[in-house]
Amino acid sequence: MKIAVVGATGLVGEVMLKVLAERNFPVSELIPVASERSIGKLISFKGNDYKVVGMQTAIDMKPNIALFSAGGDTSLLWAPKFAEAGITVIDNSSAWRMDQSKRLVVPEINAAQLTSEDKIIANPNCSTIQMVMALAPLHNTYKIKRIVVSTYQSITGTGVKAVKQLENEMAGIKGEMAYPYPIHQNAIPHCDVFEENGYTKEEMKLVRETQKIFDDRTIAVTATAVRIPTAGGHSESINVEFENDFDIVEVRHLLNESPGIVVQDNIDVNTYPMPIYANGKDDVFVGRIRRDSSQPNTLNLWVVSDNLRKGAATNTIQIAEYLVANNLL
Ligand code: A2P
Ligand code: 11C
Repeated sequence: MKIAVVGATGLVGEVMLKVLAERNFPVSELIPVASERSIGKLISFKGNDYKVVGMQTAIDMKPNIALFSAGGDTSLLWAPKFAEAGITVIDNSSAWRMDQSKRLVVPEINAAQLTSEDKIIANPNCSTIQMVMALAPLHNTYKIKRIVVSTYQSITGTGVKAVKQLENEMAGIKGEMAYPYPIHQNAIPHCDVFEENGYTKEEMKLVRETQKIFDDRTIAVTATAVRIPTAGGHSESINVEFENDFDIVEVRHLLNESPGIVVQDNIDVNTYPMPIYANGKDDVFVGRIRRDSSQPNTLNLWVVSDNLRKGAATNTIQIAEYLVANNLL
């Protein structure tokens, strides 16, 4: 497979290269792609160096798959051009997720929808992926009615600029700001831009993408997304109400049996998910599993995952693996 990584110099792009190598994805030729300012830069992959090329050059090199993580505007402009040239695009930005003609895929949940006609495939937002991963096995059994989620999101979700802001603040250096406020020793209840309804775009992604992935617009979701100065992963407090009652032992069993989920839940020895454990791993970690005693059929969970891995690069590459395994290119 000839694989283009669009945004190869970015935080997610770098993890994509790492994950492609770790999972031994069949890459015959790597095409690293970035903005004009990075053309010619060397990117190393599995012991070889590859020169970064621009977008049109990448199309002319005719990769089989292009993994995009270069921002929404780049995807809106370029993904259709790649697709027209017969290249399958798996896009990590928010550009195509809610487009009715595009699939929004978490392989463990809905990869079976994919066909060879899908030339632009959307990867969900990181905070959505880890939430639906934890909820899918429970939804299948008890049917979700309503979700109340609060997120505690890593600065890596914002990209290189935010990582630099935190480093500068910790070193006492004045520099460019990715956020409207300092992030060191702070919590900012503002991820992505505000929409007219008073919610942020990040919060509304949790609503809309969840309904699309579960193919059920009746699921009620309300979210508060908060940026905190961590780097290893996003954390989420999830309160979920089901149509049907559940048994807590069965909940644990369902989660334990689900591929991609690791239950970390033993309060006797202070075992629960945290970004310091999730960092660098592909799984979604679930803990603090307990019944909400304030209303029927309702469960509380604490869910942590590395937002650059399962939340972005790993999920994208799992989609590519599914396409290859099922001859869908
Ligand atoms: P570059 O390094 O040349 O700016 P992050 O989200 O971590 O900041 O990374 C964004 C990624 O998207 C980088 O690889 C960046 O390349 C790439 N990128 C940004 N704008 C464009 C563009 N207009 N065309 C192609 N790649 C882009
Ligand atoms: C964050 N979830 O942590 C974002 C990053 O829609 O793909 C990814 C934004 C997106 O800020």
